[in-house]
Amino acid sequence: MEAGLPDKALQSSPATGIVHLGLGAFFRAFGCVYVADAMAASGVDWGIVGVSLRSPTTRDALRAQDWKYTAVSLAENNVVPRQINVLNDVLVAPEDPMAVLAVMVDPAVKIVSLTVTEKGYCHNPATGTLNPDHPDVQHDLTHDLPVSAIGFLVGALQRRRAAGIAPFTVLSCDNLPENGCVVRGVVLDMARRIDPGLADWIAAEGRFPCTMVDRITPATTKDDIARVATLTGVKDAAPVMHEPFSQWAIEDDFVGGERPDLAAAGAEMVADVTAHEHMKLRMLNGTHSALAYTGYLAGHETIDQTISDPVFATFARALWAEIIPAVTPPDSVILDVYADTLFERYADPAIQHRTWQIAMDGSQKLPQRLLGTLRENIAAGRPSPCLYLAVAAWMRYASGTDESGQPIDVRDPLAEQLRGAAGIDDTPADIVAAILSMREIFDEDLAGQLAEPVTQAAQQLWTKGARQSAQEVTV
Ligand code: CS2
Repeated sequence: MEAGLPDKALQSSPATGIVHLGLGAFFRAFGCVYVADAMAASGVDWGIVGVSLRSPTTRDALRAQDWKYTAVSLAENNVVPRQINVLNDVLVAPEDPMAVLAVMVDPAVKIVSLTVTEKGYCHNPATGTLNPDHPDVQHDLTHDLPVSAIGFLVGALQRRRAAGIAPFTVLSCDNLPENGCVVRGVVLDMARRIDPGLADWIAAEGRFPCTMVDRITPATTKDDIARVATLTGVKDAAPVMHEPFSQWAIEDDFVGGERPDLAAAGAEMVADVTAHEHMKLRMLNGTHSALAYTGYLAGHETIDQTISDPVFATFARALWAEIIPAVTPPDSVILDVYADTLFERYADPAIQHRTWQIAMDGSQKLPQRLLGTLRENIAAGRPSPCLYLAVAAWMRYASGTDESGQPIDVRDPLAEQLRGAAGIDDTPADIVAAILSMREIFDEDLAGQLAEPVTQAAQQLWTKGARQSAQEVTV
């Protein structure tokens, strides 16, 4: 077929089987592509209704093109656009929460998947349990129409139970350790506060498989939109750009076994995804965050720019050397080879992945990306100077001023507290102490263990800057 968005008459919409909460670029570049491939392989419809929990932007752009869009695979010498036709509708939750609940209650819907980012789980990042003081949780516990993803899950499951409809499978696709267990925990906790019988029913009948998702998806820019128009000859207001690589490991535990044939689309259906998850969160996301904070402070805009700087190339290798001993690989994976592949993926200049984008929401990301590894390294007596520097770099970044004294646009649900940790006359040691006392992120034990090494790293970072510190730490 000629490149471009196909004529509606040529491709009718597939019947809906999935509702996806949090329809951002990542899921459109990842889950939607797998589902499209699974449908093509099996001939069975698993159309998706997307839900935006906040803004109408994606809906407005996609509606004008009948929910179809271009996913562009980017590689240095191989840019491949592809039309994706799996979305049947996009709803904007704040505009009409009842319409969202209605589609989630539809018996034809077997799966509700989520990419709502770490903060969308309304949990406490240090413990992984529901934060009952979260304003959205407070709202959802006292109102009929929810605002949070967790509230929508509970509200829809409650209505399904009342109508005698089996629950849907909840499929978390966010970068959280044991993401299925986390979402199960927060859903059950909220449900129990509403109706213990509902919680018991969800616990018995519901399914929450854990998944490991992996595809680097830089935010689409205006230039990308123009580039896609040139490439395909068709205007697409909401294309998504992604690396060629992708990996999806999923625990094969769905209500009634009902799911698309994702294995036919290349997903790994496994009994236990823990090993995949730990490897990916610690080795990919851990180094991504470490390079994002240090690279940003050193003046690098993107990950490929950061890693093409020899200091940070060495720093990345040294980070993996510290992380690998704290990772048990999935069967048949050699972690050094996995690290080499990550290096190549980061270095690809076709992927303009901004350090600022990855730096977002550090308070929600650090525990699973860096702190778990540090905790285990400390217990085993393994030195981790690069990881300490990464934590110190996050603190410097989050305290809101860069190395030339310019303000940083820090996006984080705890941005205010983090910025407040850095008073005008505060020393790096004061800032480290203030941030380590934030119990949402660090438990008391870990805070005590990190105090000295992170303070040392911070002192070096504040005096010598990120680039020199990264160089010295690897000598
Ligand atoms: C990144 C991830 O923005 C971030 O925090 O580390 O989005 C990363 O690109 C994906 O997890 C790759 O699969």
